[in-house]
Amino acid sequence: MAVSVRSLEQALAPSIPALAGVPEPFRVLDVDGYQPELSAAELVEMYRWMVFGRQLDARGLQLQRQGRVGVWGPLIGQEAAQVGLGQAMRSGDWIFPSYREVITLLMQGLDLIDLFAYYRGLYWPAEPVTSGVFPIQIVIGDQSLHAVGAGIGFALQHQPRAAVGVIGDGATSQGDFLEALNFSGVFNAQTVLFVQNNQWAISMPRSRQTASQTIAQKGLAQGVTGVLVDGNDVLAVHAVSDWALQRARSGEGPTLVEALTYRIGAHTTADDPRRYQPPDEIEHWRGRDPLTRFRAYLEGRGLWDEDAEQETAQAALARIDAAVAEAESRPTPSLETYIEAAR
Ligand SMILES: Cc1ncc(C[n+]2csc(CCOP(=O)(O)OP(=O)(O)O)c2C)c(N)n1
Ligand SMILES: [Mg+2]
Repeated sequence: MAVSVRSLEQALAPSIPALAGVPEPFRVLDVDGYQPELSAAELVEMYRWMVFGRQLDARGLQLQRQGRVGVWGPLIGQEAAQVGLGQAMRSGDWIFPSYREVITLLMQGLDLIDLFAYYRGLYWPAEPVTSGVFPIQIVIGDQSLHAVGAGIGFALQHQPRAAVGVIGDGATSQGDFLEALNFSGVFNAQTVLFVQNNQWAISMPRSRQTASQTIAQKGLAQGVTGVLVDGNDVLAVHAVSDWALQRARSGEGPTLVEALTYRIGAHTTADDPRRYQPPDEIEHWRGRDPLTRFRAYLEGRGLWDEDAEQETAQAALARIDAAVAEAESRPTPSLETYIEAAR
């Protein structure tokens, strides 16, 4: 009788779930293929938000150095991830953010004066249920649970809305995130978990946070669709976010989006990244600047020029400075109001 001899590896192979091949980031800019369904006015609006975000970031840093805001979390380099998501969100959607994606919050309707009041340590605007913008979460990863809870609520009530949780790459190593991801699959939450993978969690590089080849793959084992997108390509981020949000609103399932980007600046103004972040890595990613890439696209289509750039930057600074002045004139709330708010 012929006996087939197989090694243990060969015999075991059908019983080991295949590791999906490493996904390629989805791109729209600089590649032939999918063309976005966005009007010229929408494209220009998105770029204006990116310029606004860059100006806001520069001013935020200065204000912290002058002692006029307590701390600042730089967002330079991550504008495409934030604007692509913001442009895809609708009023009625809810966002549960970390401290990094303030452009998205402003696009969703957060008042700029309120943002500066928050950074001055005064208050977070009331009524997140009306605005859809929930308070900035400092406890890493917690907001994943809040976003999934809200998404389960929307599903139970058959509401055509989506709840978005925005987290960093480091947050995806936290139990809260992994539990939220699992629940999103079990309960078919109307949620998008949007990861801004800026490749650093303070001084901890992405390679030391997880052995998973990509963060998008973390959805696989939970039965949640994961998508990897070039986070410095605003058109790609918009397309993926729009797709994921529509799936969520119509109850087709949650999505885990990994937007691959890079933290050009410090973690916060309390950090000195020169002690751990390789300068050549920063230079490499400066060469992939999301504003430069999108501007080249717009100029190629005759939608943008240097005059428009200057005008937009100046208008942004004027709006920011007016909001700062207004926030600085607001009185510090009495101690009792904090206790009242906590009740
Ligand atoms: C539960 C918890 N642990 C630790 C911290 C301290 N901490 C603040 S930010 C941060 C890194 C977060 O990195 P990531 O999730 O990648 O977000 P990024 O800051 O890069 O946007 C840590 C560890 C915290 N705020 N909460
Ligand atoms: Mg990070």
